[in-house]
Amino acid sequence: MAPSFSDIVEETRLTARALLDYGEHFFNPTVRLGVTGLSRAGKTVFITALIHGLTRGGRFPMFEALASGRIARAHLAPQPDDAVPRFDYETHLHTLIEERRWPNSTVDISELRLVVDYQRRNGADRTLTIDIVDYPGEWLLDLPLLNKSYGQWARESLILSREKPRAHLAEQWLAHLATLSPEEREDEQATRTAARLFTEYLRACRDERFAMSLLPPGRFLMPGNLASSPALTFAPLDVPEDGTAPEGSLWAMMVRRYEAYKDVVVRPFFRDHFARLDRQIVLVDALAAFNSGPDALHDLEAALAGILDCFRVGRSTFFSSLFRPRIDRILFAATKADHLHHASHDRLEAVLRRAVSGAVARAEETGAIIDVVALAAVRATREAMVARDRDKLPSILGTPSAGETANGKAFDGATEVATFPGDLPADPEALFNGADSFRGLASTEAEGSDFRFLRFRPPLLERDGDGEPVLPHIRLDRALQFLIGDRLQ
Ligand SMILES: Nc1nc2c(ncn2[C@@H]2O[C@H](COP(=O)(O)OP(=O)(O)O)[C@@H](O)[C@H]2O)c(=O)[nH]1
Ligand SMILES: [Mg+2]
Repeated sequence: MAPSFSDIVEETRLTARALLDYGEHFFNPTVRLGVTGLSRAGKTVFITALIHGLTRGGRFPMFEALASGRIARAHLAPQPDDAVPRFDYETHLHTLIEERRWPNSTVDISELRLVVDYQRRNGADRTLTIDIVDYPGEWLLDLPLLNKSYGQWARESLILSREKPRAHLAEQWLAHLATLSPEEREDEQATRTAARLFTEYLRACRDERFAMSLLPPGRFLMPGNLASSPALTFAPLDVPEDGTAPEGSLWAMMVRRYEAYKDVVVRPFFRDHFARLDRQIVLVDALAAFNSGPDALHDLEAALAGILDCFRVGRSTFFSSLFRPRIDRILFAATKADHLHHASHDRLEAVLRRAVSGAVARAEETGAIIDVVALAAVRATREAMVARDRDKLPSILGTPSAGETANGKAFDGATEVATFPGDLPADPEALFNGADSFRGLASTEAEGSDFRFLRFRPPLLERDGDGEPVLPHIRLDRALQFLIGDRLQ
């Protein structure tokens, strides 16, 4: 595809930015670590635990630089980007440790700079600056729109909305769509109604019963500071993919706003954030998909393929090889592994590996190293064998959050209970065998589901002396080793 004018302008900006970054990196080695994942995947908790572990010396046996004592000190420093909100580490940590609550959910990008003083393996003292960038995965899934016309996007959205279980959730929007004639005069009210109904449909898909993942445009659900601006007020119309919109028509208005969305939302995000990342971790809440059912798992698989495509799309959208996205390591992490007995941690990893396998093969050409891990940034549970009848079952002990229910009983948020959440199959393929491979909330009541993961409160921490407690975790050290271990050699 020949580069368009806007691509060329973009390219020039990227070049200027890359030179600036390069100069800085030369004197001050820096790694920009992107942390993404769909809403509630666990980004805030992950970053909080990571910073706490690095600055207070967590138990990270698999993170070699720290375990071998080569990290002298890690501390927070003012971030370089003045226009990006700071990641509110102190508040999130306080909520987690002092209040024993999970941090409030966040809907925008944020950033934090961490400076690590360490000793190289050869004994020389060095400093590595780590810029951690937390951004919604929903925004990442917008990048493929850069290569799509309005007509293509509208067609794809319509096809998707006719699939189960979306079709039912899309009824109101589709009914309204049927009343619109694309060729008629543009109409602000009709457009607003269409955008509102379309957004409500996307939101319903996101509900935990259905737990759908693939729901672009991302800002419709995660508007950041752009809520209700014209660039976010459009919706798919039933138009031919390669047709031309008559001037002044409703169709032309939708095309204009769709293009505006790409210009004011997607391209700046690509340029200012995505294209500058060196490393990327993608957090995935696979348990939410298990709770919901096979459709959600299938949808998650498609979203993961979409995310991996972003690393390719970025490269083909901008034509000079010098300033393409430079991400060279990507880690997919299934979060909240503490909801499963440790016997199932490897199985959870295998499920995620299976879910990204097709996409990984295609992403290999990006040259990035890709890995998969199952982790819990903060471990909220302990394990025990619990006697049931004659058997002893591997169980999870934790304090369910107030309001969680099981077998018709509501928990008060103070009592610890033992639960048996269900085993993952030894062969991950068993979960991908079509609509009947397992039962979840989308098709049955809670009691009939094959998996039921309760939300637990953060763990009660023991303190020794006046020191900060150490946060327990699962495999967080392995994730760190993969993401930055080589930069601390
Ligand atoms: N048990 C457990 N729950 C977690 C963990 N990480 C996240 N969660 C749960 O997932 C929710 C969303 O996490 P959060 O970090 O806010 O997700 P974000 O929207 O991606 O930033 C939290 O409120 C917790 O209920 C974890 O490591 N263990
Ligand atoms: Mg968050």
